[in-house]
Formats: sequence, structure tokens, C-alpha cells
Amino acid sequence: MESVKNPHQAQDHFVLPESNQPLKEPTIKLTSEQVDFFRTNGFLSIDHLIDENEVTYIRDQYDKWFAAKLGREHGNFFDLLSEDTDDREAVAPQLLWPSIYGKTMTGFDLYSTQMYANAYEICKSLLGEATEFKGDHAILKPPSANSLPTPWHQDEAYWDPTLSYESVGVWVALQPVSVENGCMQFIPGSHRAGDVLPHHTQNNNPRIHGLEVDTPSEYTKEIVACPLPSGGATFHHCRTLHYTGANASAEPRRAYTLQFQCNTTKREQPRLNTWNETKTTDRERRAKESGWNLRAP
Ligand SMILES: O=C(O)CCC(=O)C(=O)O
Ligand SMILES: [Fe+2]
Repeated sequence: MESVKNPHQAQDHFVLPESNQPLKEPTIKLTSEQVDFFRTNGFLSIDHLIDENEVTYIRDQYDKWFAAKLGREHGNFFDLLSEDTDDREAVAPQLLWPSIYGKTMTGFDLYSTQMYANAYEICKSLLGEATEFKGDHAILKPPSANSLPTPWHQDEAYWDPTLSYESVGVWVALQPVSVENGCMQFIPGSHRAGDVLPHHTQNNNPRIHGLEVDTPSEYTKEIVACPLPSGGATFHHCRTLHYTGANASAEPRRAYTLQFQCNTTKREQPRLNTWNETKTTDRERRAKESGWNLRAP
């Protein structure tokens, strides 16, 4: 494998894009039935977002980033589901801002991918013309007896409590996914249940970054799992409850997530956010010490 230099600077030293506009034309348009489905259910599944050539290209890049643990010293590479100590193999390694690290470290240009053009176009249909890119991240589930589910959560529970979001997460499968290796699962209509629900850190451990909604059994009576072929994607609203199972297969499960938002507004009062305020993760410490101050997408 090609060696990738691990940086020791904060984000000022990275190549940030001049524009977030896609450089390719989209090749997909949603039907009005698909838009209606999303509005009603808070998620949508699409079997073909990108072709296998692009999947192979992105997967190759992805494996380099994860092998090099890019972003570790900035708090942008960590274990989502454990205390994230250096001496243990990560259960669910997560990389924030692959577009920024990829551009500088491996020449990856998110903005010229078909994945970005198609995801942007679809999110504009779901959210409106003023849609903008909010950021990206990637979660790898290695094949392991220790693999864990990503608990039921709403993405907005991770974000700024002074803002109210209209946002969509695009979760791209970089190999086929099924319930067995950790495809996305959703609670239909949960995005319309009101404000962000109370959450807690995994196992109520403040050293773990991953969040779980309180009393998940109250919400999980109807679950829709979304298996996908390689290059397929799901789209979910930031208040849609979602989950992925452990990876029980013999291959890694790689997912790339893009976040788009539209008309984010300031709240009159900040919402409840105790679950983030009481966190004491090493990820947060590394981010502070390195001077990284881009909010996690
Ligand atoms: O891939 C996973 O395990 C979870 C992904 C997720 O929660 C997201 O992309 O919002
Ligand atoms: Fe999520």
C-alpha cells in the first residue's frame, strides 16, 4: 500500500475548496413519488447512486485513509463505539471530513465525483434549491467478533443545540449491504415526532462519542431495513431515527456519508444537550489541543 503522510497541523494547512458546487452533471433525478415517500417516511433508498468504477475508486481511497488513521491527532479519526484508546483495535472507526483529508493526503476530489453531483441533486429535490453541503464522514465496520451495532439515534442530537436543522444524510454503500453486515435501518415517520429526542452516550459512558436515543424500545416497533447493492445509497432526515447492525460478515463494511442542509435556523432557546455537554472523549481533547475548530458534520 502507498504510504500516506499523517499530518501534524490543524485545518488551516489543508486544501479547503473554493466552492462546494459539483463539477459533474447529475445523472439521476427523483420522481415525485420518491420525494413524497421521503416527506412521509423521513428516508429513501436508491439502488444505484454511482457505478462500480467509482465505487472501486472511492473504496481504494477510503482504505488508504483508514489504514493511515488520517485525522487522528485532530480528533477526526476515532472509535465511534468504544473509549477509543490507542491500545485497542477500533470497533467502528470513524473519519470526519474525508473530503478535506483525502484532498490533501491522497488527491481525492470529492467535488468531481458522480457521488457528490448525484447526492447534491437529490438533496436539492428533498430540501430545496438553497441546499448546501454541510460536511462528510465515513464509518468502517471491520469484520470482527467484537463488531457492535450503531445505536438508534437522530443525527441532529450530535449538532449545535442553538440551531434547528433541515438536513439530509446520504449514506453510500461501498460494497453490497444487508442486515447481516450493517445496512441502514429506519423508523418510518420518526422525523415528524417533534424536537430532537433525549439521547445518552453509548452505555452511558461519557468517554464514548456514539449516542443512543433514550428508551429506544418506545420507538422501534416498526423498523425498515434497507439492503443495497454496491453503489446504492440511503437518504435520511436529521431527525429520522436510524441504526445499523454489527458486521457479522467476513468482509469490511464501508459507508461514506455526505450531509446537506437547507435553511438552518437559530433557535430562540437552545435545546436540551446534556448528552454532549457531559462528554469527556479523547476525540474532543485531541480536537482542542490541535486547534481544530470545524464542527463535526
Ligand atoms: O454507518 C453506520 O453505522 C451509521 C451511519 C450513520 O448513523 C449516519 O451516517 O448518519
Ligand atoms: Fe447517523
